[in-house]
Amino acid sequence: MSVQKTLSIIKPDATARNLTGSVNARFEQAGLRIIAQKRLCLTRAQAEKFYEVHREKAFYDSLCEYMSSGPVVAQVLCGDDAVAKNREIMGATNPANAEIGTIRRDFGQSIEHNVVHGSDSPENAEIEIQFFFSQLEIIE
Ligand code: IDP
Ligand code: MG
Repeated sequence: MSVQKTLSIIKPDATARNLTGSVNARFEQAGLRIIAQKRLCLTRAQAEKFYEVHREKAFYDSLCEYMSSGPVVAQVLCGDDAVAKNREIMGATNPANAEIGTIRRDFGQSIEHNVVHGSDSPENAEIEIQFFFSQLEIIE
């Protein structure tokens, strides 16, 4: 096990329902530490850039529209195996398929409005963290 950092985003469907604290409690209960956090609104162009890897997918337009539709909370989570651990805490992409007790199962509304984003590899975590945060904003 190694200590890692991962990028998490609390999505607009969750900030709209005032779930920031409830989601953060799940991370902290599971032993992840929030070492950077900020609330912001992504522009459409920023959402398109962040999700560039999905640009060929049928859901890309809708996803970018949704992710720029309201406030998000971007955060850096730190802990043992943080990338995989966060994916476990989040649950499957589609809340209907996610394990009971995961964030997406307990709070998700649909496959698109699924509460949280989490990096899928340590390499992508590094890139995604740099998308939102400068070195100075990450306090270990
Ligand atoms: P992930 O967030 O679990 O890593 P990805 O496949 O990377 O899932 O998809 C990115 C985001 O795009 C998802 O979290 C979800 O909001 C949205 N999404 C994924 N698949 C679909 C779909 O089939 N329809 C609508 N939105 C989708
Ligand atoms: Mg993904």
